Amino acid sequence: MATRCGFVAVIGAPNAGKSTLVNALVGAKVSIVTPKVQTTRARVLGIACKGEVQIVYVDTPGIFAPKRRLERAMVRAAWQGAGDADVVLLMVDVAARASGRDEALEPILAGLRDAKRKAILVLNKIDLVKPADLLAIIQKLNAEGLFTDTFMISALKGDGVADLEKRVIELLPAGPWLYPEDQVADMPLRLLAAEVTREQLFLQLSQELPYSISVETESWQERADGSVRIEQVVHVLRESHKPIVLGKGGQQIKRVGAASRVELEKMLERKVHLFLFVRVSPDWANDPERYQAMGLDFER
Ligand SMILES: Nc1nc2c(ncn2[C@@H]2O[C@H](COP(=O)(O)OP(=O)(O)OP(=O)(O)O)[C@@H](O)[C@H]2O)c(=O)[nH]1
Ligand SMILES: [Mg+2]
Repeated sequence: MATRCGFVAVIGAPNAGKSTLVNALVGAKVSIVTPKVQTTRARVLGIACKGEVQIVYVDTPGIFAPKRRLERAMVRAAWQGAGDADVVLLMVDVAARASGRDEALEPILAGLRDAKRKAILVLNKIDLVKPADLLAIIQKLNAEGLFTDTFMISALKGDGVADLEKRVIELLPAGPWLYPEDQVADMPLRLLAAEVTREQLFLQLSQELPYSISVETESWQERADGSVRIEQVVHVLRESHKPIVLGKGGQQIKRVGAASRVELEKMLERKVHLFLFVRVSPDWANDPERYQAMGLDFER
């Protein structure tokens, strides 16, 4: 069989729905999703096979004007994802665009222009806007001359996703598959498990606090009864953050742990014993080892 294989990067502003789309295309949860911006912090691969084609989707952190070191590393990772890909999907949240909350998009269009990079325009969240608004958005964006195709989808509901997939497949080059057929992710399990807990922290903690948190799997023990014992550290930047993450009588961290354990048991298809420890690590956001563990380059 003449196989084909290639990389498809999904880029866009924070919260556009990139991770939701990659999970939908892969048919499994490979990347965490929350209503908060800047959920994805590094490139995350999701792998799908259709007939003779293997598609390696590259979910990327949202692109925005970065200020801190972690943010700069995230945005660099996103552009690198686009640079290395056979196909680039630029995802736009049409609800944000229709209401003028899309300041992040202009610099991304400029980035594509500078890189002389053609992309497929993917208008997402069409379930949230009126058709007339959609038409105006399409006309304006297509005037840029940057896009080879335009698709309108709802990554959340699945509308239009199959058509997009069909087009993407047509564009991939001949070549051997890079991963075994049954593999959907390439993230090490320890990191994936840390991401699942971080997702719960993003969902359950309010406002800015999740941005100063990093989760690390410190120990992973397979047990004779088939279960797994996982110990994770939740790094916070300040002493004052610790009581908030713990909650009164430890209730908050217990809720996070309980929800994360349910997700992990689904993913790993076995019983999980999860232990979370909150640690004040004032310098985690400047620690090269933390970056390496997250799959990010550290800028000296
Ligand atoms: N209504 C609606 N919501 C969507 C759709 N796609 C994604 N969302 C929601 O948008 C929010 C952000 O989704 P993500 O997939 O995390 O977005 P992202 O682009 O990966 O975000 P970052 O990783 O922060 O850059 C979540 O609450 C999703 O449920 C859609 O088609 N319709
Ligand atoms: Mg994401």
